[in-house]
Amino acid sequence: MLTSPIVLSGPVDDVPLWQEQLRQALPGVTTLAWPASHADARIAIVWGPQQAFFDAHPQLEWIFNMGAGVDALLALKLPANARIVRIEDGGMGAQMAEYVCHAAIRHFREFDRYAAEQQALRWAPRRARQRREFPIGIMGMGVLGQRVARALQHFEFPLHGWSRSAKHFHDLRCYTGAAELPAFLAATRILVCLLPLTTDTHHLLNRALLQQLQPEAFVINVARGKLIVEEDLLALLDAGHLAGAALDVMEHEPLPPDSRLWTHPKVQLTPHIAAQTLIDEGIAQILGKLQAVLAGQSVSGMIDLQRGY
Ligand code: NDP
Ligand code: OXD
Repeated sequence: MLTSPIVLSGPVDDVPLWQEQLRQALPGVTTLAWPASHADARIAIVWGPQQAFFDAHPQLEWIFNMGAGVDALLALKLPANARIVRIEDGGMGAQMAEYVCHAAIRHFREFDRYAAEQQALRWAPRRARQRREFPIGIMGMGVLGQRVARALQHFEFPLHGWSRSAKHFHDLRCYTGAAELPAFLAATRILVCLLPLTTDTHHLLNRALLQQLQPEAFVINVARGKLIVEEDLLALLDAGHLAGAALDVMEHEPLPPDSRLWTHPKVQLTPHIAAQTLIDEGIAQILGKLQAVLAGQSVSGMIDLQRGY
């Protein structure tokens, strides 16, 4: 039985929609949208809250994250007894699969080159490339990494995955931990980054790591900008070791106007839209998990503060 009010903090355009759907699903439960607050609230639903939100709610026991990544949340000082539960997929899996398949195929099939030929009124067919020469490596084989792998399997590229703990999938070779990272990189020509941002993964994709990819590699980062050292990426693009990059996330968002990434001819940018939580699915998932935790049951998607994800 839910007796605590639910406090919300999130994007101004979205919070009223979340609040309205929560009201319908939980009639009689008070919901408050920040900066309205309730010092005794035990339950919060948030995306990108300020420190002041947590300072105003010291009794929180359950913090439900409206998205998948919790790096911004963990950078704050959270109420001592709060446990964090994140969205798993929540409508993002299919979007992420679309984004990554599109970026990988656009590169493999040279569609940017054909777009330029069209601009020049040139009819210039090229020989088909061999997909076996474009093995794809997915860093981060969690909820979204696995969904992306499933989608990519349809196109028959050689596929590899890398994660912290050992995994076994049909048709996909998985590498585990730091010891197997060099072999994973050496086997990869199109790199897909779907790692969470943690102290272990911050700036992991630096010059030394990116140089271990196959020559003329292509980098797709749909996770967090701070996983990549942008200057190292730009240097390797300029040097020709990397053929290109599709970036949905940046070290600083919005991307500063003077960043070279905006105009680099080998870089395709999008403004952190690769996958967005769908409100209906997000609410249904959070309510299911809320009911379970209130009944004393365990739920998936609980954040391990030691691991940072
Ligand atoms: P999960 O937690 O389900 O998966 C994370 C994966 O990364 C796991 O396979 C995990 O390994 C692996 N991993 C974590 N740390 C390490 C490490 N140090 N070394 C090797 N592998 C590691 O997350 P999701 O798949 O749900 O989401 C991934 C990220 O995508 C989110 O954290 C978020 O930052 C980003 N994202 C971006 C969006 C966008 O629009 N651009 C939208 C949604 C998410 P193991 O399986 O062993 O635990
Ligand atoms: C997320 C995101 O982590 O949208 O959910 O980036």
